[in-house]
Amino acid sequence: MSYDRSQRFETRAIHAGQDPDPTTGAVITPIYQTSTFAQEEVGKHKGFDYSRSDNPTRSALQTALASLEDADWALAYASGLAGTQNVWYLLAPGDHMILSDDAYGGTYRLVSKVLARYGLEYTMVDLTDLDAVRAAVQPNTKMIWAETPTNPYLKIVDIAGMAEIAKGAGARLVIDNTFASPYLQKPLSLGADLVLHSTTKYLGGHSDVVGGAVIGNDPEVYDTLKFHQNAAGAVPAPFDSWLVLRGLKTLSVRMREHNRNAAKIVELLSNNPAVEQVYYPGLESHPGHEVAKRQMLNGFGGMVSFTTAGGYAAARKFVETTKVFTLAESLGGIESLIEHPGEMTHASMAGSGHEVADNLIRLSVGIEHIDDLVEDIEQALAAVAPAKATV
Ligand code: P1T
Repeated sequence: MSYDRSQRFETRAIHAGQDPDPTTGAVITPIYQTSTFAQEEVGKHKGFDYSRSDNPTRSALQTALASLEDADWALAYASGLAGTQNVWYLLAPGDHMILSDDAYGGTYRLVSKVLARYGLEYTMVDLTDLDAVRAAVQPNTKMIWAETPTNPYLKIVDIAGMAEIAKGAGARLVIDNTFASPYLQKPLSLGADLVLHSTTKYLGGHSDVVGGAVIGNDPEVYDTLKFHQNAAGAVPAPFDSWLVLRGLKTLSVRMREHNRNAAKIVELLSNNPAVEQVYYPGLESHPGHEVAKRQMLNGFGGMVSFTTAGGYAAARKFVETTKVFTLAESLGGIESLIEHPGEMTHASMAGSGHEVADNLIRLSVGIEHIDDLVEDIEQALAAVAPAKATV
């Protein structure tokens, strides 16, 4: 997976792993829509034999992904959760994992409803509290799993601080970098062992593909993950790989717009009586702001959460009132999305003791014209405005 390390991020996103096609000169990486590859003699082929094992379009994507995280290797998956599951295959029954008390509901569902049945132990901790993390370490702790910013409360985890704890414990630190994207944050450079992405989000960027990636530097971990992936088969299709590859090319441009539009929306929400609290790491009042400034190098991203002053009823009304912000799960696309985590993305947190508030709303601020986004939020705020006190 070699790429030109002297090139900058924006150039790598367009060129790493994406040289013109050697057989035709095609400037854009072709979609190698084939399940199998001809062999001249048994075992003698041009580097590819079967598309579960590898495929040239996926290979190009993996090199590009590795380059964006300044890493030695990347593996692409059929979804973010397929990548997550593959990483958890590094653990054995009886091993213990520490994960955030605030995490994507599907990640929690996978550990609590699937892997726990195979003897994986886990503790959920507020990962912004490094002392609490130290206290949660057990002799059998082999992994710390952290999103930052977290989904949906946008808590900021100190990656370097967490890496130190993981190292002391003899555990691997995995950072789910989905919300930040490598344009904003490079966890491996701060001491993380592995990075996980749902490429469905900012990397794909257009809400037209589901995919995942695991990225790292340790060659032995690569061999183990690659073996498990080939054995189990959670690979992305050539066309899906191509869609993510195409998305990557504009990542930096999109992220700058997401940053800009989100900051404006945060400003609007912060000064409105219909809003109880805004969660955004770019706010100086956010408890993780200083850490975020240190580790998020190019802005604070496009994800914004807030609670409504009018409770659940206001939150439900709000998410069903916006017009430009589409009511839908997922995030990180060019279009603005709005959702109610308690009943949507985080419904599977029910019974965990870490349910999200029922008046919480999550926005994925897209790259439409900011005036249209502002007008849309303003009209939804007006619809849930608290009644004026009558004298
Ligand atoms: O959906 P999938 O590609 O399998 O990715 C799972 C995943 C992993 N990590 C984070 C931080 C995520 O947010 C997700 C998926 N999240 C949503 C679908 C959502 O709306 O929050």
